Amino acid sequence: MIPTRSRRRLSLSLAILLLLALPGGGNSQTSGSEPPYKPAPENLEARKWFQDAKFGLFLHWGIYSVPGGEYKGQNVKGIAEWIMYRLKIPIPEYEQFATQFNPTEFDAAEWVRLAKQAGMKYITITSKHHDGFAMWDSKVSDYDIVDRTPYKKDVLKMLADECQKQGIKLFFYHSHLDWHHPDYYPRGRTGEFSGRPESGDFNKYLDYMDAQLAELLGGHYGRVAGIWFDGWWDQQLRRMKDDRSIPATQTQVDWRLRRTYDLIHRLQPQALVGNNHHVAPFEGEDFQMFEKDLPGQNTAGFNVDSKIGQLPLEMCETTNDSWGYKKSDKNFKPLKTLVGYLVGAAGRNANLLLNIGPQPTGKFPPEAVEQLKQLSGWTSKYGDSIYGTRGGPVAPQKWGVTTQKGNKVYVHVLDNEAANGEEITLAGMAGKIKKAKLMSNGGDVKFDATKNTVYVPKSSRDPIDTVVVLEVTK
Ligand code: FHN
Repeated sequence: MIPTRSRRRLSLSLAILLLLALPGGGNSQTSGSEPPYKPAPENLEARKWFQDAKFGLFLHWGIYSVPGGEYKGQNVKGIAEWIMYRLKIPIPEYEQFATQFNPTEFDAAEWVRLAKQAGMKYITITSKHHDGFAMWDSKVSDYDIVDRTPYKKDVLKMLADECQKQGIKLFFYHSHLDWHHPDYYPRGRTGEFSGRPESGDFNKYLDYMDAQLAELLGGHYGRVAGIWFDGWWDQQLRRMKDDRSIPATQTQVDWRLRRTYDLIHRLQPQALVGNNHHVAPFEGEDFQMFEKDLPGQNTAGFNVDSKIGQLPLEMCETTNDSWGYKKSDKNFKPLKTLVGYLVGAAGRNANLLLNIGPQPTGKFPPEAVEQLKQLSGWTSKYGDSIYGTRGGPVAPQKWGVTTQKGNKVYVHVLDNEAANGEEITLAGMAGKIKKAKLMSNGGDVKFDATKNTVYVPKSSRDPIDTVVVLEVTK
């Protein structure tokens, strides 16, 4: 399945294996027997940057964008990057999408420019999704963009160079789960139709995954802001056996998480490790993410077992319904919804990672470009109420949230129905209001400092988000 490569490729693989054998690369388990993780100073600095950054662009791009959710007259139900699994496409057939992947219109400079204009401070792109296809020139596999596609170029390298040039950080989304690798065995909850062999050595698979991560973090792609893992849940015992008496953290394999995390931190101490496992953070992780829900909520069903930990938080959402490009998905969300995600996350002390599924041509869908433009208008005007803030002094309310920076509190009225009257009382705020102004035009807002109440008349309400800036006593 992983054909032998040239001698050059083999010697590079050997170099990577040697690197993995360095101290700290032992076969550590996830049992908690390892010493506690102590983040390096660069890592703590990066966490602070991350919390200040607030807004990132998520990109799901791979060979699944070629069919775009449609194959042989069938349509994928739900998310299109799952086409291999959902339409039961066996490996040799799925591999054909690589031969059709030729994104000649890809322009890394334009992607970065669009993200920056929208107010995004980092990009997180799929280096490998569950289909196992590497979007860079991997040395330990030829199942990658350079070796298998007519395009033959390393898009991650092109994007990494451009991010560096335009001063924006780059994370890689990397799937633990792999529907293509023969050693991903025992298999988990998904991928059973791909035709992988009925045996395999899971540790060999993990060596391969670590070797690929070492490629991404070895320096060729510059300073990597972090690794965003996904797919751990494929081996989650409770979900496999449908038995709630099994602890949510138990998996049928040892994922060797700590060993992988230590490898990442050894190669690039500042790189932030996050894992979309939907449970409380494990040792060695640097941030915690929530899928399709604000921290503390569970409307999408992913966060049954997740608990908010002490780490910086992020929530990820889609601009339409699918993560990967889906031709038929025209359900692009309005600005109000997108701002609601961003502000709702900030008010809960979290970042928003907002997804786009680029087309196989290399272009973003035009509707997504329009969304980015609209976001650009909002963030350029109201950015100060988001960037560098932390969740405000008032817990999230039906009407909206608060954010805070120093002695400034930003009151975000998101739901005008819930904030029915003019009066908004900031219950629980320790400081007292000294000044209150509308952020849109700097106009005075009436307030009562004894009750910490602001009066926001209907006439000054913004249908998207009415932001009132308060100066408060310490
Ligand atoms: O299965 C994936 C899905 O394709 C997508 O990558 C999202 C992004 O958060 N996460 C997974 C499901 O938890």
